[in-house]
Amino acid sequence: MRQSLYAAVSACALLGALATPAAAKTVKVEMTVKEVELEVDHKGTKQKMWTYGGTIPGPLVRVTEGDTVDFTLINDAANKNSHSMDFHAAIVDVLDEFAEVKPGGTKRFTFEAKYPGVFVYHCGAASMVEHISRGMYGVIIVDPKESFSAAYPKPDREYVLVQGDLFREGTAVDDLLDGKNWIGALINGKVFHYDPVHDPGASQTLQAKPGERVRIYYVNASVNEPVALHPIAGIWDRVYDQGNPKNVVHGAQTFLIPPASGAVFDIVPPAGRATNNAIVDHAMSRALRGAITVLMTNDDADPTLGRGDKLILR
Ligand SMILES: [Cu+2]
Repeated sequence: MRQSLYAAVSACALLGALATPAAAKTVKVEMTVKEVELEVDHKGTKQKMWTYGGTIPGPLVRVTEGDTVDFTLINDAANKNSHSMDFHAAIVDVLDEFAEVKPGGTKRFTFEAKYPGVFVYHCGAASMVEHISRGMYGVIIVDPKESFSAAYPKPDREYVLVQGDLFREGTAVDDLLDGKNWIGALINGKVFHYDPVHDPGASQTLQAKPGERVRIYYVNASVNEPVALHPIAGIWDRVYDQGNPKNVVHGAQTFLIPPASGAVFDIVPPAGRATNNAIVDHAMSRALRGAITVLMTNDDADPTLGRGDKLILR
């Protein structure tokens, strides 16, 4: 009786395994929260920021739909505040998995990445507006299990851009909630991070060769405001809302990303000539205070950029 039950269970497991195209895997991810001083522009301005792993955004997590993320959060004993982790790609219990961890503490939980897309992760410890605006956010990409298709073509390059807020240091929580003392938009942790046009101190740009399909994973980590994303001198060939290949918009000029959300943007600069695009949050208050990223397209494009570990340019 017991043996036949085992046989039935293992037969089911075998059938389940055969029905799955790509074997789901478990991906271990560990992050240590660090409260550190970071440069927030190219002028050397430093602010006390709170981070996953010491950078803004935190480390890029990338899994495939159906994978299980085995996550451990370590709150460094040198920190002064409790912190937590809220993965928008997870379906769990906010009071359990996403609970705060005191300095010196550790929290481990697992979740299955059930939906493909580009998702933000962020700290949810009180007051959340302070933890997010100080830099506690990052990106998890969940690649579709079908991989690429006619509807979701393979890109030549991929970049991850995260837009966040910069407030004057020491701004009180009530003022953060009201948007007071807002002084700039951060792109991957710096004002005008990849825009040498508006800040000559910027030494990096996104790069591609003419005619290449460039895929941009854009996450809005601003605390209150949406992002109106437009590629100046270009049109988004496709936008995948939430990064899900089923949610495709063709030929978009400007696409709105709500706070704590993301979308995937494909742009294909023309073949046969060098061009440049300025990828902007077209709300002028944010564009002209930091939210502009230059994409340079020419034959001399650095072949390492937008590939391997150079999706977030640090
Ligand atoms: Cu935190």
